[in-house]
Amino acid sequence: MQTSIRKQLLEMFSEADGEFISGQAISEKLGCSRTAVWKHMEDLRKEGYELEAVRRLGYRIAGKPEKVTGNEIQLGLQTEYIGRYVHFEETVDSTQKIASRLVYEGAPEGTVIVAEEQTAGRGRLSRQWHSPKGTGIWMSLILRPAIPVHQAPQLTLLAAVSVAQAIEAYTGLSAGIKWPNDILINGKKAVGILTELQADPDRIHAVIIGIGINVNQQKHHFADEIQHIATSLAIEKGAEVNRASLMQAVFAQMEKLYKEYLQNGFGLIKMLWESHAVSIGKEITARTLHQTLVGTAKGITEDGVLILEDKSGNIHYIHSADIEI
Ligand code: BT5
Repeated sequence: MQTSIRKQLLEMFSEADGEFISGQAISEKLGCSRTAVWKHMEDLRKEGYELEAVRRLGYRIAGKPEKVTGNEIQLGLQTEYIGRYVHFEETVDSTQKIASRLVYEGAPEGTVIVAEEQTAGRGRLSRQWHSPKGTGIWMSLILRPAIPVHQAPQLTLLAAVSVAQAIEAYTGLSAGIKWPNDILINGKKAVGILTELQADPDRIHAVIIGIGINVNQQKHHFADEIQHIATSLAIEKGAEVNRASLMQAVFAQMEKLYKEYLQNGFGLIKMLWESHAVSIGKEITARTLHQTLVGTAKGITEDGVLILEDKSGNIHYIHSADIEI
């Protein structure tokens, strides 16, 4: 099917928001015969869309294919700017790399880069992020907030809260956040978040938030070295999860919180973050680049920095570390 016709059709269905559209209305809009409309519907079916056709009512989309291309993400998307422009690729080394190129090229706020597979997905400190084909959500999101550079880590926490809330609402699972960027389900890591900045000392050009969500992996998809620490939504829920719909839920939640954040500051995000935190009040070990600290996690500061109280009652402010609970 021509991409322009498919796009027009999907836009019509998106506007109809799950309601039926008559064959007549479609043929008028696309300027083609009823028979041609029927053929286009068959093409959509072949692409994996679940279409319902009812006499006198017309057509309705009851389910989307399990893909994360721009079309699937845009159909039913309820945001103003996050996810409105999607750059999709089947295979990339890392979506973060593409995002930073697009930032230079002037990509607008809310641009999303997503791939079915990453061959060199990365975590913090150049660690590896396993991103097998067609199983997860491997995406980078471009934001351009007018905030001081030192507040950028707050956006990692904002992203973590948005993803945790979206997962809970969409799957019914309970999601905990381990400072600063891991989302755990039943104690295992299902999501990793990596925030990178393009900034001058006094001005942010863009924040690139990389989000990796293990969605439909089964145990055998995980490499041996992470099998005991990693999980997926499908494993925990016992059923596959539609990735494009979950992305839409993440975007909606994130846009809501981001607007609130830009208007009213970090207060609400901090509260929501603490309500999901699994490490606060617990004995933790924090490994930073220079030292290992053991103590009680007391909470986070207004800037999203972790507060740790050691055995002697000294308070440490931790900007970056790996945490063991
Ligand atoms: C993170 O780093 O958790 C951030 C991961 C961000 C990935 C996204 S995917 C889209 C975007 N493009 C990229 O290239 N990256 C971002 P960190 O806290 O450093 O955790 C990395 C560690 O998590 C690894 O050393 C492994 O132990 C573990 N790990 C690797 N892959 C995993 C997976 N798929 N699920 C759970 N744990 C994993």
